[in-house]
Amino acid sequence: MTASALSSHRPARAEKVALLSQIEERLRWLSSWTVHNANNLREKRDGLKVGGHQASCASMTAIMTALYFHALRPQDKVAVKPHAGPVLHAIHYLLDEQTREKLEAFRGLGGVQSYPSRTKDTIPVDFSTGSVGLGVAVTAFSSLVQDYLVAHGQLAEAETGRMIALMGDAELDEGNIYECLIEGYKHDLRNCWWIVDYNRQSLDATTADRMFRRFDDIFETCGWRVVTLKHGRLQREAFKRPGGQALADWIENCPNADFAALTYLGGAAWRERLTRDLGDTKGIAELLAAHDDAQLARLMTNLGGHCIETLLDAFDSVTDDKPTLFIAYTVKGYGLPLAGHKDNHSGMMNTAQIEGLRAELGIEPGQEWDKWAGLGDNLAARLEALVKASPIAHKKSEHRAPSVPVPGLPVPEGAVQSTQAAFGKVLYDLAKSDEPLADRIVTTAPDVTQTTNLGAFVNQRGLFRRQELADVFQKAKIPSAQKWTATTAGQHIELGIAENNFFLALTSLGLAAPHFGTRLLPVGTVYDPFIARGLDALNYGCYQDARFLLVGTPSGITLAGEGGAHQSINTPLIGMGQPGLESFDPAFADEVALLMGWAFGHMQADNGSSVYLRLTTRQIEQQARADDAWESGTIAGAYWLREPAPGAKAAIAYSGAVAPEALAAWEQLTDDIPGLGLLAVTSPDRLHRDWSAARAARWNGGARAPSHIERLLGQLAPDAGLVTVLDGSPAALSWLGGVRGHRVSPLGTDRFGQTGDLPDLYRTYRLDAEAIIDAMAELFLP
Ligand SMILES: Cc1ncc(C[n+]2csc(CCOP(=O)(O)OP(=O)(O)O)c2C)c(N)n1
Ligand SMILES: [Mg+2]
Repeated sequence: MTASALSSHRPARAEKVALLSQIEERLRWLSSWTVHNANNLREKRDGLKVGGHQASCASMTAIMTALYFHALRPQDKVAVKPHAGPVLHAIHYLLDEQTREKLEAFRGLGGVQSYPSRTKDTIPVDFSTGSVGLGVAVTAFSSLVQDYLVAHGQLAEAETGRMIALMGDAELDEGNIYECLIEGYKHDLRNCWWIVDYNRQSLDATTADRMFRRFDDIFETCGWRVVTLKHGRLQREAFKRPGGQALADWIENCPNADFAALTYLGGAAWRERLTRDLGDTKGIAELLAAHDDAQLARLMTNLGGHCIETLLDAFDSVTDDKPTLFIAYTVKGYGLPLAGHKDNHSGMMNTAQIEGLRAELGIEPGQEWDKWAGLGDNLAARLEALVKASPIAHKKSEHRAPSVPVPGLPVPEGAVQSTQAAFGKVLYDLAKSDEPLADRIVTTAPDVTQTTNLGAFVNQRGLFRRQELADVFQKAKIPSAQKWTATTAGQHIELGIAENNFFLALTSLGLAAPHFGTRLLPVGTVYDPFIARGLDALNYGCYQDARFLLVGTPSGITLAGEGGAHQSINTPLIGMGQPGLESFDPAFADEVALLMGWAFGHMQADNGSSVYLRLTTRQIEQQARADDAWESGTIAGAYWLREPAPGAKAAIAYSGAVAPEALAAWEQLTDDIPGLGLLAVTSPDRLHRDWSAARAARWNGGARAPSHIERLLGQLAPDAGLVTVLDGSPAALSWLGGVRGHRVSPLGTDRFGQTGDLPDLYRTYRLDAEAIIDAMAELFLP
């Protein structure tokens, strides 16, 4: 039969299993060889270990074969266990979507990434992974986003897919998984599969036996189905023979470490141990005699996660949308000489061992990269046909969602306002409008909706729930400012207090455009200090270029009465240090409105990013604007609130909530220091990035144009002094002194805050006008 005839003729189950077993071997080989090549064959220039995880890959090759070449549908999305990245690339190599050159450059510049990356790899990667646990939980939130889009008529039910995590068993130790289980239950999670590579080994060790069965309880309590794939077909058949039940019981009770060690030692060790433990049991001697050492090793390691047939049956058995946990028992390093060794996480086959594997698989030297080497033309053609006919071979490339127009956002009225209230009003005005933008905004908060001024938006646009929920208080006519009716049309996703969930929800919402072809504009609010709680999840979202607007509020010791546990100090540095996130610390309501409009555009731009606004509840007097010159500076990161005279000897630079203190100090000093400037720094982050980029331009082939901050500070005298001040780490602004070599006296908070009113706190922490004046005086001391 020709390949084309075969592709239109589905092989019978047994034949398919046989072919998939061949593919599993290829994936095991290619992933091992990719790691081997990078570490042992490619030229080394730095003496560093390249790395890679052959054992972690081999643990999953059967699972991934059964999933990718059988169960996976084009609309499904997968997060792959980070250290199984080479298997994913090998799959795409078989699909002709990955090149040999990229595989050869694994972990080299421009080559295949160490861990699957949406932005850096050239194969389709649905979710980046790397920080264990996050890639698992994100699938649940993407399923929620999918349901949101269905409920809002932006995705047809028929186009919904499963969100699948291929996870290592040590990922079950990450707390963020359980936070997500709880949130998932509340939101009626569906269409989510988590497939555990249950090799009972982590990086350091074999995992605790005590957890056995506990996972079933935990997941079932949270509404999941648990499918355990403990044994492969060979084992199940052996269990039916005389003595088989004793063997099954023995495996059931075997400690993880013993099982792993025996796996490593191989057939003779299994025989000795089983003879010792079960030799007297009827049928065991015959069972052992019926297997030579290699066959016995094969039988004992024939766990569910390595048996293609068992995997196909398990995947096929789930036809509904109930969230499902597959616990697939595996051996770490299966089919490799590393199998079962407790140190195999980063262990690698030596040259003799990889040569042995090559010979075992019938691959000639020099043919290591040939897809179907050593299999014969006929078998190769059948495998090629199967691969090409698999549903994922027809997966469409990711969507390019049309962008949503951003209208001008009016400035909230009020002579005295806080940035947080202004943010709430801008959103509220949008909520009342019929702007298309308003329909695409999705808000979310980890139980701080009211206290971060999202309430008005939520009252207007409603809470989102797949199952509608009445507002009991409203029905009972109990007066309340909050209308909490939850409907399928709602636009606020209420989350419990779990900042990891919050950032993963923002990540999934922020990937709606490439994932589902519909752009959502997620806006999330969180108390500024608690950004730190979800920092890795924030980084995870930024790493894969998810687009969202993060609002950290209230912030700083300006939160006064809430005390040191709630006052954020280092978030300006987080904002500056986080790639993929443009951070702002505005002071005035018009800046907030302008920046929100800019953010909604930037979140949709090809080379855009997520945006972070650090806000406060402090109400301050607003500025009358003579013109709109402040606008471009606000976006670029700074503008002169009080223009310095050319060659002025000093300037005050401030960010955010302390604007009134900076203004007051300026008023008091301006007579003594003629032409004193007052610089409003709306984004230390953008200023610094622009400055670095301008300095690097020459090396990147561009011309050396001065950066925005160089131009601004160039208006001062070369020997001018700068006082910088913000309600946060002084390091966020002290670098301004380095731009033109100005002397600088930085003010800010670098100790934990405490309770107090603003005058007391600003005096204690040296943020008041007097401190600014003192700092200025110090600059001019001889
Ligand atoms: C948050 C985080 N902490 C630590 C690591 C380092 N690390 C990488 S893999 C791993 C353990 C993996 O064990 P498991 O999930 O069981 O995968 P296996 O290799 O056994 O399949 C660790 C600790 C990481 N990648 N992410
Ligand atoms: Mg493991």
